[in-house]
Amino acid sequence: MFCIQCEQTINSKTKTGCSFAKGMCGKTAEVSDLQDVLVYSLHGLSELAALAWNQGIIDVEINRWAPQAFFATLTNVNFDPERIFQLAMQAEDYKSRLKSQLAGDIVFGQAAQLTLPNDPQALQHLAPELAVNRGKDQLDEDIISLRLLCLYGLKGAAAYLEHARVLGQTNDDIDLQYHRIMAWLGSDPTDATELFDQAMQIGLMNYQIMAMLDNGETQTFGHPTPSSVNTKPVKGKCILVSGHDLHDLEQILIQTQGTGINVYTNGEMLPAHAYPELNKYPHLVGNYGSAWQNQQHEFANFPGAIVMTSNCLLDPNPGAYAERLFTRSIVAWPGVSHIEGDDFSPVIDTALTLAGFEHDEIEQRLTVGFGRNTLLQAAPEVAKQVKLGNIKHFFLVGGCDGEKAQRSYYHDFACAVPDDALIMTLACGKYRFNHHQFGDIEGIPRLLDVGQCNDAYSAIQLALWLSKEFDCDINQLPLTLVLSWFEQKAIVILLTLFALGVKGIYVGPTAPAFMTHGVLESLIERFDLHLISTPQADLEQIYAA
Ligand code: SF4
Ligand code: SF3
Repeated sequence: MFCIQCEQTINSKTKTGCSFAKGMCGKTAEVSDLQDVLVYSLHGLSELAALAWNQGIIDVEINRWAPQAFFATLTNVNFDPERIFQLAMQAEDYKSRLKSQLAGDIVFGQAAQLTLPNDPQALQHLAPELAVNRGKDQLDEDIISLRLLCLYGLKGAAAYLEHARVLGQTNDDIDLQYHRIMAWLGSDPTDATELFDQAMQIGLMNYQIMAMLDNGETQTFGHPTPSSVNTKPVKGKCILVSGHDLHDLEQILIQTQGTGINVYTNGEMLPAHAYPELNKYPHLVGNYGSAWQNQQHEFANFPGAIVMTSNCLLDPNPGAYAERLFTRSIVAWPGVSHIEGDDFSPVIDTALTLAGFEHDEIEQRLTVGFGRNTLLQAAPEVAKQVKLGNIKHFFLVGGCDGEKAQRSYYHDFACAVPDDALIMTLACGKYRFNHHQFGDIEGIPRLLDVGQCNDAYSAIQLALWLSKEFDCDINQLPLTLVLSWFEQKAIVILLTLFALGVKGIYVGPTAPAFMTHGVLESLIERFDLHLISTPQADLEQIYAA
């Protein structure tokens, strides 16, 4: 196996990347190898889909399926070799279907040409030559690094594309862009400038995808409004819903009405409490637990059924909760029940057999719901406070959480931000500081929870509004982004910000291991990117600029 896609990857003086029997995330070599072959097959599928498009053949089923299958290879999503094998076989079927429709003598690229054997073990044997770092011995290491930047960025974009699709948001133009880039990456490009340009293209495409997702969420569930969420248990039987997929949460809320079951959010599902069409259900009683890395003990202590709608999933066996855990869509763990379709009765039946919480705990509350609409409604008042000198700086402190001790930086940074600055936050990293009391500036809360990682889109809208209001470039605003990355969704958001011309971003806890010194230096130079140091030193540097 060779996998280097997340922040948790093995990165020592002698070894870079997970390459033993298991990755740090618990992904086995078998799954990793099958995922490499699946990704290669998806390159071929995209080449064929793009060729078919040129001949006027648009296969909607394949277009919708391909990003979904790619999403299954994102960190902490799918650990089941059988399911990855099935996806690879499905990709092969789709490849044949497209080939049979293409007219003329076409010379296919290698990925489109390759026909995979219908045997998991034989597939695994192909992995070393198809792995994401294929050709590494003949190539400049910066080229491999740029290819990985594109591949992981595109994987993040594919994940958001799938989240948008679930909410009925699709776009043929985006599908074509996706296929073209995926096909091109499968051709093993070697031109650094072209690779860099494509990385920016992926970032721009993702901006459109995040807009689609924002549309899907707000059209389906209304605009988030500031809402108070209890983060302590309430007496009664219970279901915990984690991941990013609001559609699943809605289905669970509908189907648990009248059963007496209380529904809780976990991890990236916390912002759901702000959507009118979700918080109208009184049995959506609160949020339980925090970010994904604490899952094994938090899920073990949760006395009900648990649904994992998307990333991030951990091994349920140490906490012995596999029997009351259910996965959805692209998420899987061997032996864990998987819900197909929208019938959640197995989850409900399981919750009814379990004890639930025996008593109410004293409430502790958080406020969420500063999405695009709320931010833009508040924008004139915010601008007024800036002109009056009451708000001097804006920070976006957000991104993924993770295990590493250095991540305490984000808590310490947020708490050290001067009182005359507003802090926007998003994604699961906010659990590090969202219980802290930040107070307000003339009635505007100093901590604004913008939502999930994809809601970076909302924060960008506020920044764009402010730059218009103050008639300046986004980089001239007193705004600093302090981001934490863990997986590939964060990589694509970073590419989106770069592509939109946002400079001076602070990122941590460490530089991605797949980035060579050369690639990192070039990003630092082009985008004035900073790696985090200490909160005090970084704050001094930010205010001195
Ligand atoms: Fe290693 Fe991360 Fe890949 Fe898991 S996803 S195998 S931890 S690099
Ligand atoms: Fe968190 Fe996985 Fe990235 Fe959506 S849930 S931000 S790490």
